[in-house]
Amino acid sequence: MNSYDTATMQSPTRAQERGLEAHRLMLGDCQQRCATFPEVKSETHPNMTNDTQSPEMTDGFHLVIDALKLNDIDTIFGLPGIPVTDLCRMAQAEGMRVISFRHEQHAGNAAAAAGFLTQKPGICLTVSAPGFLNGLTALSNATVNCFPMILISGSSEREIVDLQQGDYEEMDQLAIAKPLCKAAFRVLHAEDIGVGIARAIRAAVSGRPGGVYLDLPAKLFAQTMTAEAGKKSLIKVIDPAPRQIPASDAVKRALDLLKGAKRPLILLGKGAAYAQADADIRALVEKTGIPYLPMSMAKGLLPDTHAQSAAAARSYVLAEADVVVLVGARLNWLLSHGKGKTWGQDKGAKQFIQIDISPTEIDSNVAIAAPLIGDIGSCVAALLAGMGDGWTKAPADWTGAIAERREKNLAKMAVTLALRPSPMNFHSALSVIRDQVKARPDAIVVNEGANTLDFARSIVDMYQPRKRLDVGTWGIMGIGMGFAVAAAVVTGKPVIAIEGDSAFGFSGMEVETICRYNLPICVVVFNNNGVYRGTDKNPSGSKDVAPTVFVKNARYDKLMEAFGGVGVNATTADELAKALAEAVASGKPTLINAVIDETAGTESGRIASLNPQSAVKK
Ligand code: ADP
Ligand code: TPW
Repeated sequence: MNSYDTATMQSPTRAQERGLEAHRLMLGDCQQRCATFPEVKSETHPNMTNDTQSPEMTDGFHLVIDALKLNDIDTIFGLPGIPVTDLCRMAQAEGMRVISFRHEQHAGNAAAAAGFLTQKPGICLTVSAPGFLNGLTALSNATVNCFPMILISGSSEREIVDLQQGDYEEMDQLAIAKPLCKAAFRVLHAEDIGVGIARAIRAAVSGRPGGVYLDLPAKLFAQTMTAEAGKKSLIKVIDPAPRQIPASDAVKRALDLLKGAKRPLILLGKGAAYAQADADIRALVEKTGIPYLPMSMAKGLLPDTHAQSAAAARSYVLAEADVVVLVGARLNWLLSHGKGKTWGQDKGAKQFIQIDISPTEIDSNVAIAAPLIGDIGSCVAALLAGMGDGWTKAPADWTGAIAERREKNLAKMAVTLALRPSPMNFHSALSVIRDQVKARPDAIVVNEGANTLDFARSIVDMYQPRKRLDVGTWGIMGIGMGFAVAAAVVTGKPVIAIEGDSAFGFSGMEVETICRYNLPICVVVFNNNGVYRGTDKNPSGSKDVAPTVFVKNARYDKLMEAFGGVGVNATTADELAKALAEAVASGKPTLINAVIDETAGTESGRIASLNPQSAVKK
């Protein structure tokens, strides 16, 4: 128990007793358990025992831990405090990995990334009201991105919260979480913990994955019941994300449409990466000979250097394609809603085949000619089976025209990447990272920022599936260190976090977490002195700098050094290359302050068109 907890409690009550109890439990002192919960006895549910003679008892803390472990969940990302401090301690004592963060949003982001990488819900554990709210952004973001995670928050006394009598960290958390996630549950009795965790797991991973909120009021943790009854109350979920086989007529409809296509295109989204149907997706692309475009987190499903990648001819293929197969990608803003100039509105109607697990996604933006509803693995397998051996490859005039444009664009890009301007710009710095990722294709890239994001997405080739984590559907800043920690913890592979200086600031304090757990993470901060760029001026003449401008020539590397990690200030591409190679080889927590020309880049990166501009000139 920390000193704050102790100092602010009005009497040496439940929390302190729970703390003491935790230590006793860890010593295996079972007989003591009921005797040390005097206040719990009166609250004990009728189905639970108060029998101090009972040889083996369990409690809410242990039931939560046992329920998670029973379902092969071995890691908690969280932040301790009343009422979950002992839950963190006991989970660790019981062999779970408990990764403790400096802010709940980053623990939540870590849980979301872990969910994406493993198909198991990532667990984020927070304290009541403020901790819960800090975690909520991540829960909501996970839901928007279709990542499975469970935010478990302790909460205050129901009776006091519901009468709004002003409890410590009072908040009706369940009501607040509900509209922001896929499902939300509360458990009031220890005997229902098994059901609560089972429901949360199923809700997170079945169908379209998403975020689930699980509310555990403080009282629950101290409730006791016999260990035997407790064990029986737990549920091991069977087949939580059942395959969803597409209907055969839907498969036929899709194949008929594809057969007639003259300029087909496959678009792979992060749903395709999540689905872990890598071999079949590759077979679909290669068997059909259809050019493909990966969305940012689908990069590496096939190597970006694959001959059929149309990434370097993106505008051309989007405008010219006649039949587009969407595989786990929504026609949202990232794909210009499937219409308009990007999609060649003057060039005749496009037809879409959309593979998705969510039937209501279909027709969300434009008419979908051939919806294929099911899990991506089953849908792609069904398409492959339906194609048989004699499938005719995509027309050569189409693939040839794409190849020509691609080669031209790649050659142009190679010239730019070879330049070594001083100071560095985005291209020269990213060319170095591109080479490092090529040398270590198993490394995971985390990426956020504006220009840093847009340029990295197109410059840094990925070679393996699920190696790129970024700002996702919301284009949210702040995922950086949480995603990086999860990637390192879950995979044990080196992580390279490519961060705009503004983007990094959202989660920068987690470098302490990175050092504390000695994680193989190299953070590269693209330091151009501000949000987007560092060149804005305050037109008013007052002494404040412009709202987009930061302290000039800041040394983010010192932040890493403060916690015992390696800090490097890199002013040239050679210095950056050397520091990055050393970091990846050593696995030591490293932060490279990459000094970038503050005039490089553009406002809002590539999405400047979304930024409202006033026509009124003042
Ligand atoms: P991107 O941003 O990469 O374009 P989106 O997040 O927009 O990708 O789309 C992902 C889509 O994938 C969602 O519509 C989601 O329902 C779908 N999806 C996620 N997992 C699966 C799966 N296992 N099978 C089928 N569809 C899935
Ligand atoms: C939670 C708005 C989009 S991009 C960005 C901000 C603040 C930072 C851009 O500067 P950075 O990158 O990181 O230095 P670069 O490469 O251009 O130099 N708050 C949230 N999410 C978003 N998207 C914003 C604000 C934003």
